[in-house]
Amino acid sequence: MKLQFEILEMTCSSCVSNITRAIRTVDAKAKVQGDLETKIVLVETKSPEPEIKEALAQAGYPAS
Ligand SMILES: [Cu+2]
Repeated sequence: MKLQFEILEMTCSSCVSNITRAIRTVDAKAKVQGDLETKIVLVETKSPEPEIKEALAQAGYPAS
C-alpha cells in the first residue's frame, strides 16, 4: 500500500536518509520518496501505518 506523510522536520537530504532508515527498520523493503519542497514523504510498504509513524516519531521525525 502507499502511504503519504507530511514531515515538517525533513529539511535536507540527510533527513531523507534518516527517515528512510527509520522506515526500513519496520519494513526493510519499503520504498521511500521524500520531497524537501513539499515536506511530503511517500512510502510504499506492507507495514501498517501506525508502525511506520511510531518509527518516525522515535527517530525524531513526527509525521502527520
Ligand atoms: Cu536534514
